[in-house]
Amino acid sequence: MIIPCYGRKLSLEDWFPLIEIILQGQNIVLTTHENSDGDGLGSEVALAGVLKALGKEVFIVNSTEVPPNYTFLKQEGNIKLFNNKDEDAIQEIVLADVLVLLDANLRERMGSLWPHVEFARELGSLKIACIDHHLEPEDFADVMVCENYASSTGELVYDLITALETHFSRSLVTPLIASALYTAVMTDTGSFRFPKTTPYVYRLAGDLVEKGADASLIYDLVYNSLTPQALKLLGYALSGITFYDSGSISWLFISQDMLKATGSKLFDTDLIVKYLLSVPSVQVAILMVEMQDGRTKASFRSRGALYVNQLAKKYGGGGHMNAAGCLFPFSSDRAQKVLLEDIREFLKNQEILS
Ligand SMILES: [Mn+2]
Repeated sequence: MIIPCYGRKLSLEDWFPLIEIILQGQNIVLTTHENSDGDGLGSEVALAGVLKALGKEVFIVNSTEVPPNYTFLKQEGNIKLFNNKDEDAIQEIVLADVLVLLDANLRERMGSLWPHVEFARELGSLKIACIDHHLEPEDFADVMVCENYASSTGELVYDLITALETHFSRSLVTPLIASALYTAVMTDTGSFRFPKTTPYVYRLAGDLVEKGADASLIYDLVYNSLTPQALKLLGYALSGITFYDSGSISWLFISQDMLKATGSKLFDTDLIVKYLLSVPSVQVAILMVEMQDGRTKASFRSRGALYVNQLAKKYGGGGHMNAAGCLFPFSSDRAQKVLLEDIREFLKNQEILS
């Protein structure tokens, strides 16, 4: 069931169905999407802290590793890496009463976790809740708060925690929880620059700083955390940027060979995509990364009202209006051919290209 809110800010009452499910549970598992980011991880750690304070047994179980620049959250939140051989993590899912998916609204975004969640659900007692801000949620959970107006899942979790504080008439935000939420909101707003950074988001950030989040330390931990290898990859990769159609499309491909030559890792490619849109003429930017198994990971960025999530959706992906992604089950050569035509068609439809 998706809680409808029609784009308005959620009221306290809107949170009640989700709060009811969470409070009925005793063993709660929190998870986020594969290749987790600051928003997913910060939201998990913050919610875990609050639920523990309310006397719940809480486990964070993710299907992929925490990137090195977020390990400060990992230490605080005791985040476990799920893999199919980890009997402990499987056991926690099977024994849980409630699973909360954060920062994703599709089953498959849970990665290798999902079959076990489905199994636990078929056993009977597991309830699933979802809190997210991406477009087009899949109606698969018992209760879903999926609000696309929100800058970040962290903003929604902040509101949920505020609702819980009202419900229990006590304050729940410790400096640790404030730091986790601040990380979530800061990373998903591009350090408070993206269009969804409303006056409310700035006030929320101020409140979190007041409650103990160290804004400059968190910025430093998250962003000034490049390895020399990642910086080399940035230089190496950017020199290969290509512009199409009078500079309205920018394109960059990163191969496994480039990762090997610079000694960098797949997640090091995340920092590169933002540069592709830094030329004013570019309307759509695409970063393609060759995966180890031969598949191609594509990230899209766009300017203005260009819904690149629609492009991503066509290939089984999704995301936001201006930031989306998908995974092609074939090589980058083929992916590039297919996609370039599609993007031109897409821009024609949007009357960007004639
Ligand atoms: Mn997010």
